[in-house]
Amino acid sequence: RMTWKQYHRLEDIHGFLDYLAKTYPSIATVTTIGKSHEGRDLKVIRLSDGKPTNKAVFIDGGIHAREWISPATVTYFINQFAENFDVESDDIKNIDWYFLPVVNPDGYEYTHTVDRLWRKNRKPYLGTRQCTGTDLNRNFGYRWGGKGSSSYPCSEIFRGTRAFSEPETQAINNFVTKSAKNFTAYITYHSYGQYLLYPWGYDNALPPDYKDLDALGKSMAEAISQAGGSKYQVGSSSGLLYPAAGGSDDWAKSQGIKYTFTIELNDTGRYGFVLPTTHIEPVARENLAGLRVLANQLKK
Ligand code: 0X9
Ligand code: ZN
Repeated sequence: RMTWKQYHRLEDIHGFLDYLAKTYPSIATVTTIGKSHEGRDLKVIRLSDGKPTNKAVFIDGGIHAREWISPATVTYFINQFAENFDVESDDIKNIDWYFLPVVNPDGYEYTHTVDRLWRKNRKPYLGTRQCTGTDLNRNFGYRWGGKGSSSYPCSEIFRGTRAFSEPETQAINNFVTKSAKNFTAYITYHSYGQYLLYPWGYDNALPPDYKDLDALGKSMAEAISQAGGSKYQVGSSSGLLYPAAGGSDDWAKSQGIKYTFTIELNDTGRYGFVLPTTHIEPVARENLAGLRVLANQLKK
């Protein structure tokens, strides 16, 4: 059974998605959009009442294996919307929600079984050095290969051999660009640091509409703080963190998805990636408040 009192294995998360699709067939559909390198499913759940006028939003988690609070938070959103869809606000119901809670299932399982702090995926580099794993958040195809990414396969920020060289990033690219849906928002959940980040990440540059992103980010941060007290800083990835090219956010923005954010969840470093399970519910709850502000913006 799914709870938000512990971190779950991939099998539980996938079982939970399938359970929702079975229990709420009129609103929930699960699609496997591809397979990981080791052959695990990349499962997307769509929550929608099917109105043709709906906007579409894509949300993912678990790009980085060790950031366990991310899939936990994304599954909390899924549960909230699926269980209460009929009584949810119109802001929520007027959106086709697409959630991919675990982008990197091989890495995620590896952090449960072998190395809690693994970051990358688990595809070996077939060169002389035999290092394993590409940083999926350096492998997306906008300004791929630039600052803050490494060509060295043993690096934690190895960008892969070319843009979308990894099956996990390829699957997202195919799904988002080839789907008939026009996504108007993309949020990718990471940890940690408590940041709401918007493009660009590849370098110190800002998209022409960055003021819209900044304003929405600040409203979301305000809602998060009101809901639970956590303080999130708002700014561009490159400005607030560091330049890093090949991120999923920059690629989403380059595809014309207006409201694109990377959200670095709690905390600010006390526990870091190894956030105690007692934090799951509070973090997820306050971030749901943030997500509601985004949903509200999309109707405008
Ligand atoms: O470095 C990253 O990939 C993200 N931080 S994390 O600690 N979760 O690894 C930040 C990514 C921000 N976006 C881009 N640089 N494009
Ligand atoms: Zn991350």
